Amino acid sequence: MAGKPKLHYFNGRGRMETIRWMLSAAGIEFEEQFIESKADLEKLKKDGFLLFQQVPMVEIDGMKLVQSRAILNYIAEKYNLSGKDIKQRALIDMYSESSWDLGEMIMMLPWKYTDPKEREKETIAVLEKATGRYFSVFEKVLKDHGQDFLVGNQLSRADIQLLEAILATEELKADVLAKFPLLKAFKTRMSNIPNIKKFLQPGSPRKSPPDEKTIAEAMKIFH
Ligand code: GSN
Repeated sequence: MAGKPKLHYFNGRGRMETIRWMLSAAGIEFEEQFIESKADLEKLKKDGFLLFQQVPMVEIDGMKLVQSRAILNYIAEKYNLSGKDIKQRALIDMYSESSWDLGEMIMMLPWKYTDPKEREKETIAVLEKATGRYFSVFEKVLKDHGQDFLVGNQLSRADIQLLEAILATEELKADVLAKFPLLKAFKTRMSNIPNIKKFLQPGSPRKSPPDEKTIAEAMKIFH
């Protein structure tokens, strides 16, 4: 039997967190090799482990995969989280990419806006996009088809990525779902799926929101 997937990244969310979510929701155990210094990253590069000299990198099924979305595509296909046909797949991709975009905006806040006032202003703009552009659409999707999951009445990466995005947005504003009753119910339902429930519990590979220390450490590695 093949060994566990091995994730190479720093000990923080960044572009690896969705990969951790996806594997965990699929019930797949994995190992993490944390990059703790610039020297660790340089070694991976020097050893020819990183196709484009970047992480995330995931060792899985004898491959060294890079490009976070390519990695997610592989995991989603492998664990049947990409829908039943290409039309479902197209919807799932549209939804997943939107949650990715929202998650990326949130992820970038502390990196791009070091001035607290600037960050606060940008956080308000991101929250407006979260509700006006994304959550309102997902609320309507759930309302229109009346099903438990976003696509095809079965769990897909779109559901997993939306839950991740919802929780990250709630970290900015706890009552952000106040006007979205179906998304609230979706969140509760999804959070109770056993593999996801386990991932949401303390001690899981899920990472905390970045604090100043984590940011400073990552800056030292990547800049
Ligand atoms: O999605 C991806 O995996 C790529 N399109 C971007 C990955 C990336 O930017 N990696 C940075 C670390 S910050 N984020 O995850 C990286 O490996 N930088 C090291 C370098 O020498 O460029």
